[in-house]
Amino acid sequence: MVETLIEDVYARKVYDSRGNPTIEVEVATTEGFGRASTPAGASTGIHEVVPFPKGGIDEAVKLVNEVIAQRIVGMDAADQVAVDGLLHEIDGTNNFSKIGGATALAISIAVAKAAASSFDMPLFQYIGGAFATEIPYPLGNVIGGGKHAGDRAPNIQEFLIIPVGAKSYAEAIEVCFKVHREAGKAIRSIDGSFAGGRGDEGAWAANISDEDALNALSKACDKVQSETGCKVVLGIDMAASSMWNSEKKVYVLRREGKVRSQDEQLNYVIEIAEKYDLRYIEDPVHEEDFEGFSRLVKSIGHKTLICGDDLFTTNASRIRRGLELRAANALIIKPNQVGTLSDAYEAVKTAKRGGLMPVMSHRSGETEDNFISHLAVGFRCPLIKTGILGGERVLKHNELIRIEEALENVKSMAELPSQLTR
Ligand code: 2PG
Ligand code: MG
Repeated sequence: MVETLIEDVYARKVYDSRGNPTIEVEVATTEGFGRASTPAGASTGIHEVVPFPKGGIDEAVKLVNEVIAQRIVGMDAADQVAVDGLLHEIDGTNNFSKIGGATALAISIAVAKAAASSFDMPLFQYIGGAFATEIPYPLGNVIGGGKHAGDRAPNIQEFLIIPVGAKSYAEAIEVCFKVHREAGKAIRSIDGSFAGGRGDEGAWAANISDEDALNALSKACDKVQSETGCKVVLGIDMAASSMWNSEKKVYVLRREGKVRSQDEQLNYVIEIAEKYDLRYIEDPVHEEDFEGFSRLVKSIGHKTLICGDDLFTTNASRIRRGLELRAANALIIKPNQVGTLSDAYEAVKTAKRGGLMPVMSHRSGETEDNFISHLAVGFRCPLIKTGILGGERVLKHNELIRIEEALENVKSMAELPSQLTR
């Protein structure tokens, strides 16, 4: 315990990729150091923990430096469960509304990093042990819409690809970048006035319809697939909660000024899954519609992953409900939706026991932190969703290239479910 004894905890205000303030925490042990910062979403789920206390980021920083730090100093950084438990105790609510989930997560991750560094180990190995040797595939975001791009962009939030034929992360991400480049050309051929704008995660933000975006994506994938010989499959994040009008009970198609009923939405999802051979669909319906999710799993779940993000918000009890109702076959893991590393692990464990595939994920407002690259390997998630371009995205890809290099002869690519490999 001597080397992992926590000696100092310090918080400051820093900025995320959208220029919004967020919290960064540093933890020093006798022999180690960890620094972590929390990302933020734009299309947030209503069941996520509250990111900051009432007084906002400044109060969060003050709380850490004046109250929480002294409670954590003296603890063992290697006892993650005890530290995370104490954060819950200090907060005393069930949604981190007193200290803020962003505050809790920055402390929690910084503690894990400090422990790993005290043992002179990379974070993924500290978390996952000697057999954490599987490399995830990237879920690359090629074209963006919804809340991540302007009003004239597609309604669907993310048009995604998975290079399932890649033999390494390095190859996989290169294929993603090639598809992104080709998709840019395909968009230009649809809209001659396209000026090359990009959304929050580096995906193209263009004035085109959902169907045009799907066509551009398919075309780009076909081209890159035949050039590289690497099989690439398609997916989307519908982020349907952002389209949902709960009073009128309709999905609003902002771009076209039209609406879809709940049945129409389900039929639309089934139709495009078939037409574009979509292998992955995230949040196809809104966050309270467990039943709609179940209906989709029943009808297309054998050939398409139906992934819950806002539906589950990385929350183990919502995941258990989803398992009972067979509402999904995959789920998004966003540690800041739930507030601590232990809670995120609980979500991964619950999901895996029930046969749901976990997808480690970033947020649209990211920081310079690479912890999700390590968590994807440490928690053995077959996919990682971390956008495409921009320094804050590329650094996560680059860290995975380093991790796979460090694992050299022992690594293998993660095993993918049949929906992706068929
Ligand atoms: C999502 C995420 C990340 P946000 O919906 O999956 O792409 O977006 O962080 O805005 O919730
Ligand atoms: Mg999502």
